[in-house]
Amino acid sequence: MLAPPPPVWGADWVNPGAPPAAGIEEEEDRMTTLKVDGMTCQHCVMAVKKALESVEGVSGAEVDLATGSAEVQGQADIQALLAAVREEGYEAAPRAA
Ligand SMILES: [Cu+2]
Repeated sequence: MLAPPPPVWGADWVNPGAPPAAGIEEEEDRMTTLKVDGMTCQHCVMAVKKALESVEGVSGAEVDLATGSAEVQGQADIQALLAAVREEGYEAAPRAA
């Protein structure tokens, strides 16, 4: 007597227990790393952080004075981030994470 075939996970097989938006959430929390020049003290750090966090789509920003870098979370456009930093009087460039 033959055993029943094992269940096949096909493309049309929908797992009722899986969250429908799996994979989308990862995209929403994108991280962008910027190089920021011209910061000299903690006051500068706060100014840059505030500028980045005011950009539409940004959910959070961490600015590091020692490395001259900023990590921005969210869906903001990189050009908008660079412009926001430059408006504060600092130089900004995209940087690989
Ligand atoms: Cu300063």
